[in-house]
Amino acid sequence: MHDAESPTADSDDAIAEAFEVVARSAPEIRGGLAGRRGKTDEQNASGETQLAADVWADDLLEERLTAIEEVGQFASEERDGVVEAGDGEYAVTVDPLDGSSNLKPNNTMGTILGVYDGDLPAPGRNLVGAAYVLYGPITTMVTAREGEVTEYVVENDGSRRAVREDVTLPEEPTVYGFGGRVPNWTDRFADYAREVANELKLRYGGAMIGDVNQVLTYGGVFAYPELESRPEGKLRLQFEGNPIGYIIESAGGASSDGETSLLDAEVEELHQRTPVYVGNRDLIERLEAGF
Ligand code: AFP
Repeated sequence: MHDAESPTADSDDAIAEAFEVVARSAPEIRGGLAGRRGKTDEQNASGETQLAADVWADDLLEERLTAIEEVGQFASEERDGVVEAGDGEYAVTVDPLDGSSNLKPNNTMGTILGVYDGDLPAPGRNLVGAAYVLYGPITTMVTAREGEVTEYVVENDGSRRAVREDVTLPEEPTVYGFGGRVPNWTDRFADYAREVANELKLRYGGAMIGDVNQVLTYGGVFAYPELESRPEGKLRLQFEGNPIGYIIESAGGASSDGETSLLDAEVEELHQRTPVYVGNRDLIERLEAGF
């Protein structure tokens, strides 16, 4: 966190500081989940009912991330608009609790961070850093900046130690995870899914971060695809698609919205949804070839 004694943050510090804030907040967020499994009577900008945990984690991250001198804007999946936080050049986005519907069945969940250079809403090409925390059997964090991906174990005191550096997707893919209901898949996605299901093992846990971390670890593809009833898919470009696309592309993989890299997708509004396809390059190329 930036304070009077520490050096004035510059771009590197600001990105590192944002990573540090999320890492240090992770044990607190994890520790606070047990007592916050209830639903509020509020909905977020995407029309999803908010859990007490969603709102609480969001407030905690907003306060700490906007305290970074170089952060001028904050936005979250759980908030309608952008929070103006001074004249800093960086905008940070969070999905404070990705997979909150996994809280009830005690399944994996995550926190997603994006650091954009410039104002929101912003295209993925404006990302200068991205990270996610995975609340699994242990708490881990994956960061990406300047083309390098690092995995950390986050200790109970919020400190972290690198366990994998210069992380890249394995050459040989092993797993796939596809969201949505099968009858709601478009024919072209269903054709692709049938092909992939004959080659890889199914790993789908209902929280993007858990499923994406499987792809980063074992190689493969994660998709929350276009749907007949929802051609734009379910996931949010600004808070989920862009940061995860940035991380997977930094690890030598590829991302797509069905036509182009997520990072090149046109951004019209802050909470716009997008189909999300991320994973090994050839698996993404095969998807785009069939679309
Ligand atoms: P929640 O945060 O509402 O649980 O949604 C999680 C998510 O945004 C993403 O993390 C998952 O990949 C996807 O939705 C799961 O959606 P389904 O419940 O439709 O499978």
